[in-house]
Amino acid sequence: MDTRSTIVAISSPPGPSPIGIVRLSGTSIAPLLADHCPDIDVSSRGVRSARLEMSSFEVPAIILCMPEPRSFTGESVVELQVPGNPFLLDQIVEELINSGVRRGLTVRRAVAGEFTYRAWLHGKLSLDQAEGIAALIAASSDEECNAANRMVNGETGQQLRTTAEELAHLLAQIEAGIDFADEEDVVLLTVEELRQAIQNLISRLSHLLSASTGEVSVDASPRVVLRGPANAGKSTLFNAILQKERMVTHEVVGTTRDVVEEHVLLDGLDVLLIDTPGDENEADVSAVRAESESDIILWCDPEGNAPEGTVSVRTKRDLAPNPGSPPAFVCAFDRHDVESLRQGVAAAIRSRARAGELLGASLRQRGLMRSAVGALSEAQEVVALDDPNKGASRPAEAAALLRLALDDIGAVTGEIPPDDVLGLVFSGFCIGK
Ligand SMILES: Nc1nc2c(ncn2[C@@H]2O[C@H](COP(=O)(O)OP(=O)(O)O)[C@@H](O)[C@H]2O)c(=O)[nH]1
Ligand SMILES: [Mg+2]
Repeated sequence: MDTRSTIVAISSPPGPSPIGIVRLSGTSIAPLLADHCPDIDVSSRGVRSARLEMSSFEVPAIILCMPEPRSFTGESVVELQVPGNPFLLDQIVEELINSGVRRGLTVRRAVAGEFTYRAWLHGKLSLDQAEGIAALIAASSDEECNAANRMVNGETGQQLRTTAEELAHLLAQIEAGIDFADEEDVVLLTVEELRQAIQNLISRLSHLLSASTGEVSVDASPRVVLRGPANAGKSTLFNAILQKERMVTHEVVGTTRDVVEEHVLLDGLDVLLIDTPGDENEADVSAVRAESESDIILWCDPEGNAPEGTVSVRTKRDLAPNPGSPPAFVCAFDRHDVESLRQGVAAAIRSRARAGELLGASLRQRGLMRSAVGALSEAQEVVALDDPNKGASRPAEAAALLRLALDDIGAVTGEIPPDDVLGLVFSGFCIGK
């Protein structure tokens, strides 16, 4: 692990929140921020308010400046507190790094635990203390770590590595063409071959983006399905959660015919809420399918009965002889109960692994994969007008773009050095800590 680079990462917990924090540590912070908050002095200790100017947006920021050695890492540290929108945060990190690299600064994303690693390196923490911090962080952002690990170790990670290897191979071929074009035994790639190879890589990455991680789309939202006996009050509850009249509810048993889906924001989380036809004996194929594809099953029943693996929601609490307390009890007619159910469902989703995949970590990873696709597409444009049967006319440019794509893919998998004994301690951390 190189310890000279200035490192940048989001250090607030994953998911939307009022304030998000981008943390920087290292020697190049002042030049790195010079373009983005020109009038702010980051070399003296203090808190400053500023507007952070990025290429496509501007946001208010509170800037915490902690010059070395009086900082957590022992290096100069700056924290940018900005509105806590995950996309915004990711954009800021991405752009700070890209603009820094363009200006020749040694700057990169921090790997998991790297801020703490540096604190240890500069004698700010003992290993025990570092481990204590790891445990603390684990309590709040387990999901993000788990999601990242799953992705890195799982199928997506495997496919990414294969893609990275192919990309590296292609890059080597192009560079060999540039360096040794005069040598007899070096076979130049034709533009057509190059195009094919790049197109394959783009399709692969696009497929990975949409299939396994869920591109930011309808399908990426956590799915919450309402199930239970007919007439239990599912559709009424569905409306109450949506806070608007969407469904037909009726005294007649079995009024709801089809599965109905609606997006709803629960405590800041975008959730796909699904109402199913009233039929608890699982005869309805669409309802069963909706259930199997869902992350959370809210089992609605006035008696409070619920199969294993579902969240019990006791409907029609006002009719129960002995009303208990939410969220196990809920009355669709009682707005207070419904609000605590909304909160409860959001909390349950946040603690679920799948949500971890959707928030935080994978947001960063998807951003990188998109960026890789972008660089590959640019490389396609570089060779677009060349003669398909000859070598590329601007191979160095194409190679530079492929290299960018390769860096992005490498960053998805984190590149945590496996041979580093300390890595065992610090791998328990999340990015940004
Ligand atoms: N008293 C009372 N009635 C309810 C409540 N929720 C739903 N109902 C009524 O129960 C009936 C069935 O509701 P509905 O939402 O269509 O049930 P579904 O078949 O599970 O979708 C309707 O007449 C609703 O007005 C509740 O919390 N309290
Ligand atoms: Mg219904």
